[in-house]
Amino acid sequence: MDEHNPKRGGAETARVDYDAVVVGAGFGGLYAVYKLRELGFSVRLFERGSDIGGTWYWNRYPGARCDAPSLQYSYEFSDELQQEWEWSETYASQSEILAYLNHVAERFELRSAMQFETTVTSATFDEQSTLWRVNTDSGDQVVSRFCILATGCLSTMKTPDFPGLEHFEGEWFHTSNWPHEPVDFQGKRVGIIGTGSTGIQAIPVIAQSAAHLKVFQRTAQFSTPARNGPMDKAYEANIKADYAGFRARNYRQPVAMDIVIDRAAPKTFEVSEAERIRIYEQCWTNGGLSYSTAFRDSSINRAANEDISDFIRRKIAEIVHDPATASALQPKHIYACKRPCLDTNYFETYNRPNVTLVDVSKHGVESISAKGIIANGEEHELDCIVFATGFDAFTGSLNQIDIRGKGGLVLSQKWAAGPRTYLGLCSAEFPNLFMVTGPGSPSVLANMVVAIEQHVNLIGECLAHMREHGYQSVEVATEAEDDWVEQVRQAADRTLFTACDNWYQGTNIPGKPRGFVPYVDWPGYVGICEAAVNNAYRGFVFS
Ligand code: N01
Repeated sequence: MDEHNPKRGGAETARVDYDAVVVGAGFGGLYAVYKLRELGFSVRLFERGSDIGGTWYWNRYPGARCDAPSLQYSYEFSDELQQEWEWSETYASQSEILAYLNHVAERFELRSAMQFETTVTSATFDEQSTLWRVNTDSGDQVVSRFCILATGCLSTMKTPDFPGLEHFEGEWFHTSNWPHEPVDFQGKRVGIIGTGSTGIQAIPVIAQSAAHLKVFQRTAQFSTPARNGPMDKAYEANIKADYAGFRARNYRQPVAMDIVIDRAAPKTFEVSEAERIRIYEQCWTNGGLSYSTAFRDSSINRAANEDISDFIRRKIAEIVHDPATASALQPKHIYACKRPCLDTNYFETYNRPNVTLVDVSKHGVESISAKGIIANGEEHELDCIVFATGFDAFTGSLNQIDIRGKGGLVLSQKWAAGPRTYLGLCSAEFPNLFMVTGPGSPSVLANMVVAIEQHVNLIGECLAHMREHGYQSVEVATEAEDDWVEQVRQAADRTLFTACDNWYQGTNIPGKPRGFVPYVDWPGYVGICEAAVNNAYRGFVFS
């Protein structure tokens, strides 16, 4: 297919290279290429990595795997694809997800649209021609009608900024920029900073080979067993017998997965303590994210959530032999206010003789010396340091691109006090610019692949609608955006997410304005999008 499209744009003399430029070759970018081509649009994709995969390309640290079930964390746009692909485990490893994405790229011949090792540095809207001029660090200057940012919610790492790191004589790694070659911890003294989802996955695996592993923990986290294992073939066959039905049922659930809140189920304190414990034990045995639906009010009622939190704290105390370590591992916040973690033998790992917890909750990591990490006034000598310190979420990657809309308005400046979008898809004053799972959409609060497909489908349909009606540009009305920003805030205020600091609110990045970014309520969001489209694209302005 000849992707290049040297046709004339809206203005008489304007050159147009492609209908759309897509930024990022993760789940979102791959599907955007597929969808736009299917609709007959020409497309060019730029990716800063040397290959496809997005977050699954970069996060190849030991233990990296998805904690959404594989049969759900996968595309549904092609029934042939979902029928033929076989996942080996309930929760897929990073390498298997990357193999799947490579299969998708080959199967649908997506690579010809892609240019790797190319970072988009700027995108400028030309008001006269209604075209985007996109520049890259490889010197490309591409003109397109639409710009689609599939840059990911968790794709800019929180750079380790510990004083003295430059003097460290050992090796250091960030989990989100992990080497492609295996890292050998055999016989080494390793330190790890960070006990979020990433650290909790990496710690048990690194502990198996390191001579000694020291975990520097600033905030204890809740984690419950994933219960990962080989794919149950009978279960898989059952799902595949009616994959479309399975997907359709999940689509309407709170997080677009088969985690169902039973509206007829009792509330937490409507049953006896013994019954509550029986149900919590069942959740522990079943694994996965089942605590959020243990009772009808588990995720929304603070006392109910405190009950779950106490149960998990007791579990930690039962598992971890050393009482001081167990106590330090018990989180102080409530379960529902941070992204829940799933693990395989996380708390059990602290019973190993080669693992030590260093509680840095009082003063943090003070600095890094030539020989190791200084914390609590003590130097811990290390051969390697692993930073599992998280991400500048949602806006990190968008703000790295110099994006200029009408009147030269710079997106990162418009968003200085926090991102402003309509439906997480578009931002006022930036016509013909779309974000895939952008700030203000459910994104990380839903099954990401489902959220990506929903957004790309909306974008594709909007572009086809414009072609049909001869529209040159689409942008969002400022009032629609103002209203949506307020709705995002109000939806978050109805939850327990704002009860503590977390990356959903940007509090993990010094200087970032505090504000809850994703829209809580996936099914409600889907309904709002459908209603907007059915009401002549309410909130959007075509010209
Ligand atoms: O990042 P995090 P993550 N000194 O921000 C600590 C997704 N994910 O990469 O809490 C000392 O959660 C920080 O401490 P504190 C998932 O959505 C998905 O682990 O700020 N410590 C915290 O312990 C997840 O929620 C999968 O006090 C410092 C840790 O680093 C999201 O990614 C797998 C520090 C950062 O935790 C982010 O998870 C993995 C400092 N200066 C991740 N700075 C799937 O399975 C930071 N920390 C799909």
